[in-house]
Amino acid sequence: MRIDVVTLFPEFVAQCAAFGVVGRAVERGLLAVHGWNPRDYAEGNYRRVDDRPFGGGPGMVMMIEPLRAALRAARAADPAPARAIYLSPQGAPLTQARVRELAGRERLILLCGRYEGIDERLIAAEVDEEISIGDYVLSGGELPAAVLIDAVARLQEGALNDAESASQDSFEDGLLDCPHYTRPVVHELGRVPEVLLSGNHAAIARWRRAQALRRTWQRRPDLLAKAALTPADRALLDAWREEDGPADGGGPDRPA
Ligand code: 4FV
Repeated sequence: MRIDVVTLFPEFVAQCAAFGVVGRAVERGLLAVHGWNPRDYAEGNYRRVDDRPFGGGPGMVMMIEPLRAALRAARAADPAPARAIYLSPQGAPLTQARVRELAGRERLILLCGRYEGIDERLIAAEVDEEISIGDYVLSGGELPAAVLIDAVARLQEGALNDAESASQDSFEDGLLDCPHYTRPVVHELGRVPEVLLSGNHAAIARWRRAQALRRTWQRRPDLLAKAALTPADRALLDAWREEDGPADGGGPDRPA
């Protein structure tokens, strides 16, 4: 997979792709990440990439031409067609399902805004999709781009070792993840649940599924509607609703 990132801070994105699973995916040739700086395509002595917003108001807006030139250079750098994604709070929320779809593509071009954002005409002309990583405002699109790169990198075939398999990820089947434990079995903070020491893989799988389901029911009941639930899952949920009444989204460690 090839990911080109249009950003005023290419060194930042390069660093994000240099560590851990992402760095290893790059080393293994499963992923290539290239940065394109609009300032390299800006005209004039000051190489402007931003200007004041029409209609007034605070802040600056990124100009069309430096971005467009950088995008075109990125497109021309490889014959394979690329999907252009603009990371912005106006985008569709990023989900694991969307990550899975994007991870199967050959090329992505990620457009990172700064300041108040970029000229809307550039978005209309060059952007295939807008994605948001959350309902909050960052100072730039580079961190969201790094988030997306990390999420698709670890789904590249061969990026994760067996022990790290993505198959048991959170959201893999639409549920939150179950709790995890490792040595020591006994600690002043508590004991590892017995079933996990039993070697009974069917019982362990049932326990983990029930834990994941209960956490999802308590903390993110909104996810249950989209999750792939089994009849056994539904029976458990009915029993919990019977016992505890409707989930209030408040878990043991979250205010209702
Ligand atoms: C953002 C987000 C985000 C908005 C103005 C960059 C900033 C600045 N991007 N998910 N949340 N972007 O806050 O994707 O240009």
